[in-house]
Amino acid sequence: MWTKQDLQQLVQRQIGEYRLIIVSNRQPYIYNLVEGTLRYVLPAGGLTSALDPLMQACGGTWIAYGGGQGDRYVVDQDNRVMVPPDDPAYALRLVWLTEQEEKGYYYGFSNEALWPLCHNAYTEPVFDLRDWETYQAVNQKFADLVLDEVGDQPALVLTQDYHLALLPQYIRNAAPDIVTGQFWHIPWPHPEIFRICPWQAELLEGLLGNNLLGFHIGDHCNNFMDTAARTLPVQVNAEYNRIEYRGDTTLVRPFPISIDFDDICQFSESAEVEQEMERLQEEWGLDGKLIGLGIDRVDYTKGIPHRFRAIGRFLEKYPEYQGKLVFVQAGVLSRSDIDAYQQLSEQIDQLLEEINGRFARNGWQPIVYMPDNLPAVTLMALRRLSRFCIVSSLHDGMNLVAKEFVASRFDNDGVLILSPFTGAALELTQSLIVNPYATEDMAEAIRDAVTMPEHERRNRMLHMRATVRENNIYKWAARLLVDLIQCARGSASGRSRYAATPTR
Ligand code: GDG
Repeated sequence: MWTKQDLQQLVQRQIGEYRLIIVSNRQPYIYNLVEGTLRYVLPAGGLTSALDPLMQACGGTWIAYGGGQGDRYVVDQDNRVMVPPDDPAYALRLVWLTEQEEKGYYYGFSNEALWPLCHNAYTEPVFDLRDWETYQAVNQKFADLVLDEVGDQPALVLTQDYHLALLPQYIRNAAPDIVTGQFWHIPWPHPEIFRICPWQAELLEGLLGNNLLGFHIGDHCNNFMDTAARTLPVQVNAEYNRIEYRGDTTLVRPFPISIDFDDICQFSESAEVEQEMERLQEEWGLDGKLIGLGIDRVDYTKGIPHRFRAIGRFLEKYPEYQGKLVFVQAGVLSRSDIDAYQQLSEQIDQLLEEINGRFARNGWQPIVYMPDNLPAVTLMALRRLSRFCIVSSLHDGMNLVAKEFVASRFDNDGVLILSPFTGAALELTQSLIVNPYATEDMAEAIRDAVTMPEHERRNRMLHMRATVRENNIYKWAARLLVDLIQCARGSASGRSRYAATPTR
């Protein structure tokens, strides 16, 4: 099993003379101003927990957009600050974006064009020329900072996600010796879907600037290779997952992302979580109830209305659970400036009114909706209290919520109801896998979850826990890095400048 220490040792052994540069939209430490005092927070999610130890081990630079109100107060004249704040080990270098750049690049092209384009969720992408131009300009801005940071040294640049699809090509054009890798956290759609994008060729050329391109699962790799083959004069070697384009090679591989299993497991067992469970049972009236749980960013790809409809149908079909079952939906509101997200919020409110209005009685209501960014301890207590957790994504690269639920159940109890349209469904085969569009099947899966005998719940959970424990976030980061270093060795042997590196 991979640990944080194993990952750090691997980096120290293998990275040689290369400097590691990570580039992402989101920063690993965000400085805020709270009543005039500087405070930092770590963004939620698994990415920072995997890449931060990697950076701490090799002391490179992480380049990201400075989105905290306190960021400008902590950086030097090169917009650099050493992090982690309590034990500085690597540099965080920030890119500043104007309001107009954030609107066009982040809300516009990234989240109104690429996000819906890559998810089969039937939300039409918006292709706006100004957003596209801003996206190009911001990608260039990030690339300029990377080039400035790297200078003449041998470097590995590891870019995260769909906000920066053009950056690798900009880097390659300016400095072909830099070794580039990118991990695409969302799905890659079928070529028939991707081809509606007016700038499909430019996006593909951008990504083919990478030596290594990672997706969560093999299907997304295949979709990417098919899209490239249909769009550009590339040569695809499907057996070795390689694409040759204009004399350069991109290796396309699956790296299923995961979570810090041990960390979640330990936190879940803590006294703090136990106390919170007691508090919730008392103050939220959950004592003695059968609890179902959903935790999501409030996003139209997550199928939140679909699961609410299934809860409604379940209560209609099995009225004996009325008054007994409480479904808690926790979430964080995101991208609220975008129309499609406002429409989703309205749809959710309407369904809540409909379902709760229909079934509520004597102080009980079936769905408790908390779009409030609840504290980590409350979310963990809810995972522990739940009989089942529903992940009903309409399409999802991986879905970490499913893995977090499994990691938190050290008691080997709890049932996971999981959409087959998540990357996680390929690993968590002992969950109840059900199509979120099929309301009747979802209602039946809820019934199976609440009636499943304890020994079966236990067997399934034990199996899933073993899978997630072994395939944790450190294994993900190690595999990605090893492949990137292999690419560096391959390109070093083919080129003169770094022919002698990396040293072991
Ligand atoms: C993208 C891909 C891929 C959720 N609600 C709250 C909250 N969360 C945390 C979860 C989890 C994270 O946010 C969400 O991760 P997901 O994987 O579910 O989804 P995306 O945000 O869409 O992420 C996805 C992922 O990248 C990684 O590669 O798996 O497929 O779409 O950690 O626990 N955290 C808090 N309050 C909430 O209400 N604090």
